Amino acid sequence: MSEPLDILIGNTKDIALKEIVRKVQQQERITDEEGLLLFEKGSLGFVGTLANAIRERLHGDKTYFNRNFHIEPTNVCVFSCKFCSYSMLYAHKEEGWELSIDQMLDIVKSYDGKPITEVHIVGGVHPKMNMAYFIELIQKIHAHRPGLHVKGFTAVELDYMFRKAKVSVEEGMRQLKEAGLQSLPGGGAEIFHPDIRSVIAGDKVTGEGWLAIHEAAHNLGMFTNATMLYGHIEKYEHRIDHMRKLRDLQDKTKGFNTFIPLKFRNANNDMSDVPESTITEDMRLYAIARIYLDNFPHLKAYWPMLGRQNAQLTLAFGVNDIDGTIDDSTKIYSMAGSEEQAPTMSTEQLVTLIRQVKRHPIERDTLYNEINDFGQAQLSVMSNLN
Ligand code: V47
Ligand code: SF4
Repeated sequence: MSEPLDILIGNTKDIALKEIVRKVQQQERITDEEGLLLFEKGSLGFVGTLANAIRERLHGDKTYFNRNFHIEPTNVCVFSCKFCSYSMLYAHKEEGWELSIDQMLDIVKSYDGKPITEVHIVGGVHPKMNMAYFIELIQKIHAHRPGLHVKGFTAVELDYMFRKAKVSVEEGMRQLKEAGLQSLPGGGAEIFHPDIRSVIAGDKVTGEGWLAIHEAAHNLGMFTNATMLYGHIEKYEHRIDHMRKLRDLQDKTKGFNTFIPLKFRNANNDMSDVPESTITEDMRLYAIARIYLDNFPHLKAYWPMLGRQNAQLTLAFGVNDIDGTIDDSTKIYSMAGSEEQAPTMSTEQLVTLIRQVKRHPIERDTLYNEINDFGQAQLSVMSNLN
């Protein structure tokens, strides 16, 4: 295969690491033990070289982004995840926000005439915002703007909605799909392993419940994303356990589009005493995820959480997607201490960010259909920028 891997295999003395290089060269799957070994022994350069070879085999230099905005219906939440800097417990709901359907439609209308392709709806779990409320919202969004892709609701929100409505997961997903929900974001996954989940997110949907909801969506032909909240109290084996469960489900359904590692940020939450991971550790994680998750087509770095320069760096460690323009429409990360206090990037800024690290910017829609190829041309001669 590629020259960098031939050089790497020649320079690697550790037999087990050499075997991993061979597997990547032959496009073979690595085992859990090998994944763990990468976390324990894989240097940044080693895992980065492997991940980059895989990324370039799958996508060449192509780097995707989309034009999107978020709607966060509420930050009032019945749950009490320790890492969350965003939610207001229902008991203190007067300090939070709750948007009416009309207010959310006004947000959608504020993008009239702008070339946005996706709305991402995600928020806290408010006991009064039930399934009927969200069905009405989705239908009204489509009535106003039929071409806008509605990606919405974490499995945590869905689990609560379905239980309140007393419908099965399959029936609940079917009804939402019929109303116009097109795909699911990856949130709420955190760390599936109960030893960690019970400590950081003990009262919301279990790992098995999260996976069952995504499986039901996949069975209806919907695509979904998957996240992993890392860099807090979990150990390497919990990361591997999490990714193995995703890899197994993907083998079964092929319904995941993108894996999105989410770096734990420690401001203003009950885990502020837990230090954040280092940039080196972040890059190693991206790379190992790219190597381990051989059946995931895309790996995304979410720039509002990581910061834009670090997001640029991930493009050398297996990442081929940096999410979208966002338009300052999410508060989850600014409230948790991200350097992006008002996350918004113009298309021109995203294109520049990607070009600066010599990658090839492509605007995609939610399902990775290519919409605009920004090629390698000079910014000054490009159209479609706003
Ligand atoms: O599930 C909450 C995370 C997630 C913190 O699918 C935190 O395209 C770090 O899932 N530090 C919601 N992370 C956001 C999400 C997402 C974001 C972007 C794109 C997509 C997609 C999905 O945010 C939560 C949780 O894991 N989160 N608090 C924190 N302090
Ligand atoms: Fe609620 Fe989500 Fe925050 Fe947990 S992470 S408290 S479910 S808003």
